[in-house]
Amino acid sequence: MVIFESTKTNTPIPQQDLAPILIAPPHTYVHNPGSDDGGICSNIYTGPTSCLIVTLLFNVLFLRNVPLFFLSQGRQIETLQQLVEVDGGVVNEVKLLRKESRNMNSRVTQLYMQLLHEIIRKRDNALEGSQLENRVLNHTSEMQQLTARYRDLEHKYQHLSSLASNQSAGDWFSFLNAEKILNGLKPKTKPFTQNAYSHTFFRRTNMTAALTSHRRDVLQFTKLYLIFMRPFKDCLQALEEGHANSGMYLVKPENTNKLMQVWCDQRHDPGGWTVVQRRMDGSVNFFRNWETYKQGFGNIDGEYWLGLENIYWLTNQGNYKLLVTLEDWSGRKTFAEYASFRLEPEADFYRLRVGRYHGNAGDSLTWHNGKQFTTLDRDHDVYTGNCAHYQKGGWWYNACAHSNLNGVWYRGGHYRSRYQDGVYWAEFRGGSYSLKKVTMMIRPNPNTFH
Ligand SMILES: [Ca+2]
Repeated sequence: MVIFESTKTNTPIPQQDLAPILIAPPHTYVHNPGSDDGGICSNIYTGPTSCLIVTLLFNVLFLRNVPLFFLSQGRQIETLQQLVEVDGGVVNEVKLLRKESRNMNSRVTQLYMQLLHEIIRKRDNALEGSQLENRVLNHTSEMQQLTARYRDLEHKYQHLSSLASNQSAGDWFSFLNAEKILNGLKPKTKPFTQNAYSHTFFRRTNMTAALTSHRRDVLQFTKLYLIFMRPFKDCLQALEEGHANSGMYLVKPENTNKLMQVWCDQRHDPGGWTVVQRRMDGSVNFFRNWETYKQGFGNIDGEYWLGLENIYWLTNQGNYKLLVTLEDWSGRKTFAEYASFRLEPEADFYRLRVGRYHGNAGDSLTWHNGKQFTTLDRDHDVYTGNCAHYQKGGWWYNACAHSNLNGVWYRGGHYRSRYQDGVYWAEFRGGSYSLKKVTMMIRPNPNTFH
């Protein structure tokens, strides 16, 4: 049984393609091969012959339309295929568009996140900038305070300097006063802001330390300044004016403009000793010429020779006594004191004048009394040769020496040498024993007249 029905499809069919289908009988034709009539005319046709004719007619008409029908179907299929192809393209395009859309969304999201981060970063930067501004303001304030303090310090220092140089007024003040003033300059630190950052505190601490260091420098410099700007006639005067510390002082003997640096020994009883010669470690060569012995040499805080000219001026401004302290390598200490001590001027080659001996070292200088000074290049001794060549120093050589305190500093005491050229004091340890420490110092002795 074959059934033809016109059916609806989702795809619209062109009108011309519908014509063959509409030619098909508007009823259901049932052909039954087993019956004589060759079929059943179930419609308006009733007679067997007429039914057959009608049936054939319909069959012929129907068969004539079959090719058209299939042609129509083929066209529809092609159309459908085209549509499917078109649809496929569209689908692909849609897929691509969707994919692109997704990519775009992703990109937009990414850009949005970037924008957000940018905004957050800028807000943080603005905050940080504000914090930095605050810090800069704090530091500026701090610097202003420090500058003000520093100016105050400088002002007070200038005041101190002017006082120090104002000697004519006689308004001299001691180290104690100076230190009191300088102690008043101690920086008065106070917190400058409640919002100070930790590193600011560190910086302030550093600055305070720097200021303290500066103050210390000022103090030390002022001490030196006071020492050197106020020359004393000798170390006793310095002691009497309150300078009880041993150290370097500036001395200017009376009746001369000659300034000299000396070491004042304020501790050796009773203090006020002006050191004119010192040996202690062999750090200075004492085998020098006349000019050097005249001017002086060495280190004021170590081994040195004050200089014949300086000693001349010092010992001729009053009555001075000489103290010679001696120490051997076993630590034994002795002394030799001379009630008076002075030198004649250079014209007399600094002839030695010493008074009465007193001490426990033995007298090794009186034999040199009244002798001129001799160096390797100026022979004023009474020996046929030059004693300085043999004794390797400068001294008031006779022919030649009971004492040779400017000789060669040998370590250990007893020394081996062709000549007696060590630092010796014959009455103490003999001429072949070089002493470890030797000092010659002078002090006014008002009870002695020369
Ligand atoms: Ca000679």
